Amino acid sequence: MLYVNLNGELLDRNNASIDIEDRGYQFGDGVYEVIRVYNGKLFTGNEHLNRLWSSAASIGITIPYTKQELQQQLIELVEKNRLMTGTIYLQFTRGISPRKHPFPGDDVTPTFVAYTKEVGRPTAKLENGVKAMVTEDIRWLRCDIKSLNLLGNLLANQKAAEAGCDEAVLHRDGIVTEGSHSNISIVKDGIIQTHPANNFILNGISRQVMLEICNREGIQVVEEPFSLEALAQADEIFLTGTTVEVMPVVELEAKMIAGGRPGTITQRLQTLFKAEIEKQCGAV
Ligand code: PSZ
Repeated sequence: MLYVNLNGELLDRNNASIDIEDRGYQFGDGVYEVIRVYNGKLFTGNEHLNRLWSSAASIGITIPYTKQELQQQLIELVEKNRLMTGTIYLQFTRGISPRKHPFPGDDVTPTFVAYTKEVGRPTAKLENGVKAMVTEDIRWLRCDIKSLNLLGNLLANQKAAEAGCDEAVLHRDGIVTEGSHSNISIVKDGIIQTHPANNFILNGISRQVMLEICNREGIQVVEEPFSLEALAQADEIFLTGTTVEVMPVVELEAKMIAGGRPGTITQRLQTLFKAEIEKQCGAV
């Protein structure tokens, strides 16, 4: 049996239901997080909860728990589902209210849902890399908020899937922002480059772990926008994300990158990222 947490209550997944007038369902009016679990432990749980609070505050949703209370509920959910390696999905919507654009009053409380999923580490892809294609970033101008509205991301990712690719790399007027569901970095002459954390990208927790590793290890990194040309001419390309960790891109727009194999700096980051996981969660 799979348990879900609905508004603080652990329920059988089959007995959990959402009101059709929930603003998450009707408007995508809410925020979410995906947290990685290794060996039954949350990886960078605090960082995800901090981002959740900041996303919620950005759209005027007050989360009706303390961070500690929420973390405890997530731990209980993981234990109840005996999850070892996987993800926790959690979201807060603005709550249930007749469909009207203005926010409802304070009497309407946010709807909280969390559930778990078994997801292994993508070991073959981490070893061999993935294919990516390029498409226009048609999303809104607050991509820093982890909002439920993902149509722009979905349309881009569907294009990638139809092209036999794992990820769509998004660009605004020739400037690369991020992937449809990952952050992207390039390596040129030993220097890593990634888009700065502003309103055009989600400041990925994995991106932040990668940056911290670089600072600690003295690996050169710059947070500056780069062009599609720089992307095409990169020595190495890699994605970062909660489930993909540090994922090499070995083919871009059907052209080989780094000889079609994960590059040396990417591989070094993969090793250091895994060490970070193991420090928090034990051997993976
Ligand atoms: O399971 C999956 O496929 C996941 S779990 C998280 C993501 C995908 N994506 C997160 C994400 C994103 O949606 C966008 C638009 N940019 C960057 C990221 C990476 O964020 P973190 O590292 O926090 O997961």
